[in-house]
Amino acid sequence: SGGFAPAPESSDHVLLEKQYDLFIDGKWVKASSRFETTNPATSEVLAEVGLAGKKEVNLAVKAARKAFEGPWGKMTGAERGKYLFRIARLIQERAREFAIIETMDGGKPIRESRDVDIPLVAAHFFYHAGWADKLDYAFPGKKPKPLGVVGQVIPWNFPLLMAAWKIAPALACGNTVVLKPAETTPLTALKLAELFQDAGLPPGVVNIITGAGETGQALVEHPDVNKVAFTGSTAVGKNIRRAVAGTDKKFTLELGGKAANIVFEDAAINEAVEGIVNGIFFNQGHVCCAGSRLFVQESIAPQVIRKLQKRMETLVVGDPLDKNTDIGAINSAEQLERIKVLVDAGQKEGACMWQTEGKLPRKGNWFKPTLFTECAQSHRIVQEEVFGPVLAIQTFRTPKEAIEKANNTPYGLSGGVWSDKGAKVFKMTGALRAGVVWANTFNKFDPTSPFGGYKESGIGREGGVHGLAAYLDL
Ligand code: TXE
Repeated sequence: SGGFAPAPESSDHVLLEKQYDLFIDGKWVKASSRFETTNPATSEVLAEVGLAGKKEVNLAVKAARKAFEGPWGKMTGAERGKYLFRIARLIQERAREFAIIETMDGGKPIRESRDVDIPLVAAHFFYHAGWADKLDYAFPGKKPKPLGVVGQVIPWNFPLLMAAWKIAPALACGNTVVLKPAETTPLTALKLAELFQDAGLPPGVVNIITGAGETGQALVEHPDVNKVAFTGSTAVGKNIRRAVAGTDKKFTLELGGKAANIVFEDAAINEAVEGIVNGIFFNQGHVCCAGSRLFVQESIAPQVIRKLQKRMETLVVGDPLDKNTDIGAINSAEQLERIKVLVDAGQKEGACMWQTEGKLPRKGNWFKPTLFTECAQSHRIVQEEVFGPVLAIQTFRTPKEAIEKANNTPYGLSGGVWSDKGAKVFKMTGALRAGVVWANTFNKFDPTSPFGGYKESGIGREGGVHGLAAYLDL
């Protein structure tokens, strides 16, 4: 905890331990076994982390209960806010260290972890720090009370940011937390635990337990957990709904997506092309709200596709620690396999594939920026979440046709509309069955905006006042 010396974006300067234990009750607790976390860009082992079993899940929930009944539960909102402000500032101080570890453990370009993920992590703690003593004002006429112990399970695409989305509102509202990071990206959450110690957060207020699906399931099913917050696949989300059914647990689920990015002929074409690229290639397409289905108005389709291909050829795929890299490594061998299966299906079902030229690194997990034209609504590449740098393109003639096609999906997380006509934009945003719709931009995030899905994309909202409500008994 002796501070962090500024270092260039190089892995040599980052202090990673060889082994990490579980963070329970403010202490590091050894698990009976461990597993390895690797760098997906090089396949090198970064560290061994503890594998929490039922026993450790139990310990963590007990510690969270004790903190809830004890010091944390008795604190005023203003006091809780002080801790959250302190955490936010410490994250800013150590931004570079967090960004490098995030990139090494998950494969995302350093430019993204440095400029997007970590600043948003700090922003989420600042935003929620400000709410901690104002909950009565957020919900006039109510008596907001915390729910108790919250079990949180998060994915690997935005490891630290998802931890912040989960932890900051939970603490602002006076709950205590047991959080399980994803098995391929546990390191920044463990680093966050070190930061909580430095911030003097009372023991047990946040417990970080690492492990895979079984650990997550044990946490979700634990009888002394009052609320479950999950971000991950729709399949696991459905399991969790079954697990909490018949209990009095509250839950929020943030699941998959298949966003429509809709470009009208009156849009600013060059800006739209940038938005399409950002929409699908940001974070290798490992984004639940990725603009993975592009709908282009027929009259401009050839022009847009030509410009898009030209732009895609400029994308640099490679070393995630290089500041010039646009597309980093695919997070895991399993995810790479899932992408390949769906891309193969796209070709077999008759869509037309196009990929950028250029070589991929030999070691690690990589996939080229890819697009499909000649797509049909029934194709798997159009219906299923690929969660990779793969875009499915279709055309439309009228706004009505665009709406029908865009809504023809089991998902409903996000969408985008590109048009110069305000009235058209408002009509489209109202008609799209999606929790978030961006107009003439894409992938913009802010802690003040609630985020969450319709249909199979989930239940509940995170962020903004709506996100607070999900952590309170009103
Ligand atoms: O997700 P899982 P996976 C989608 C994306 C991806 C697919 C599979 O399409 O290709 O899901 O990814 C924990 N009870 N998304 O298999 O398994 C797990 O340990 C409780 C979209 O990695 O859902 C991890 O911490 N927890 C999504 C977390 O759930 C369980 C982000 C997510 O892993 C569990 C990630 C269980 N039974 C994937 N099984 C998004 N919305 O952004 C696993 N986990």
